[in-house]
Amino acid sequence: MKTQVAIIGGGPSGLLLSQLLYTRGIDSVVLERKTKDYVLSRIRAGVLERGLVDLLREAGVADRMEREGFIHDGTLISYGDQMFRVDFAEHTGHSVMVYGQTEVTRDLYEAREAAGGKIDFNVEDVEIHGAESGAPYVTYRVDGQARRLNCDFIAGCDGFHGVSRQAIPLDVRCEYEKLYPFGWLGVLSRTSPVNPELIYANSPRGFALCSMRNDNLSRYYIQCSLSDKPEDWTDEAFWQELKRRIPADQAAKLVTGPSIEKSIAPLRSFVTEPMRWGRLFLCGDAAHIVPPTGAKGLNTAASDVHYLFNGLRQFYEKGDAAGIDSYSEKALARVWKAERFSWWFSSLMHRYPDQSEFDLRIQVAELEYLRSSSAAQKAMAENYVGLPY
Ligand code: RFL
Ligand code: PHB
Repeated sequence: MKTQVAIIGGGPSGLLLSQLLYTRGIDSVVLERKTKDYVLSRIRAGVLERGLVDLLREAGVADRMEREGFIHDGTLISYGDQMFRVDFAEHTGHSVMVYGQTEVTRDLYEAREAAGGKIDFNVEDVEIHGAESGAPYVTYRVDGQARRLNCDFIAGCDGFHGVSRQAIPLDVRCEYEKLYPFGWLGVLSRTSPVNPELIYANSPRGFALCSMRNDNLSRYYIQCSLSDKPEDWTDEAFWQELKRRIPADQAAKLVTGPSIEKSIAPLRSFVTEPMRWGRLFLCGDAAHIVPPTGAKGLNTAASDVHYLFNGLRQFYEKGDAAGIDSYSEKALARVWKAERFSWWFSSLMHRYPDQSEFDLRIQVAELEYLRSSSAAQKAMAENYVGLPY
């Protein structure tokens, strides 16, 4: 089989890249290790920056998001008995869109299928060959049968545990990592959200986040120990703990109900450099991970897709390799800013096991500064809505 761009991974990065290339008549094949149902059962991000919203429009997959998504002009931040709002619209003139990653992925699958896009599911033993040559190819197996996909370029969109990053030799690859000493326990429930806007809460018992998917679907998170298992937490215990971490007036109106999904995610900051090796380009979680505070994971994946799509377009439409040659540099410049923001917001909102009294007072001072300074709020809002591409 032959295609122009072989895309490894059928998560949001791979599907969005494939759909954008299709709009410009550039052919691609997506190779996904899991089934479509499995990919769609993963509950992940919920907040889309304007850059991603614009990309979904450009890809022709924004109709349902425009109808069903919620535009948020600000967010609430609580600590102790204080709560304040950061107004994105006032500080930046922009907003964010609340629309789940699951729905984005579903819309992308539908669009790819409607266009007759080629996606191979349940692929095994994916291997990248000749990335440094002029004729790269990917080998893999489906239903026990060996296949070979010849291509011009390979996009490694296979997430943090994928094979693409590992294909870059260790003497070329530099990895930077920071692990956080806690995780997030997330619960999805068919209840109305406690508040129309998100609430990020710093409490003495640890961080909590009140988020949502729609009027009758709420997403809540609490900071938990890395040794906790989702089954250690009954629904009742989760709701009790959440109520103790958010402001009392919010806790009083929290509607609880059975969880329909419960999972724990560790928190990690990770970047690999470079994001390009010969004809292999890394995109999204394959190249970088952020802690979820600030919702930058999916959005940073989207900015990579933007740079790569435009580089490939320039190459195929004009025969000009400048965009793909500068891909790694451009993508990484934005990635590191998202890494900084996610690290800063995580540090501000969580309780750390080894935090001293000094550290705690610095955290409160920073929260008070953010509450009272228009300049600080503007900086936070500018990063939250997403830095320009
Ligand atoms: P994905 O979504 O991980 O998709 C990669 C796809 O590649 C497939 N794959 C392979 N396919 C073929 N061959 C192989 N060898 C393969 N290895 C893997 C996988 O099955 C998968 O379908 O990466 P992508 O597309 O770059 O998208 C990135 C986003 O998914 C990610 O940044 C966010 O979801 C991160 N993230 C969150 N971000 C937020 O902004 N807000 C959140 O609340 C949030 N929660 C989360 C998250 C990530 C999590 N992970 C990765 C464990 C919660 C979790 C649990
Ligand atoms: C979510 O709704 O899942 C969500 C929202 C904001 C975040 C992280 C996760 O910062």
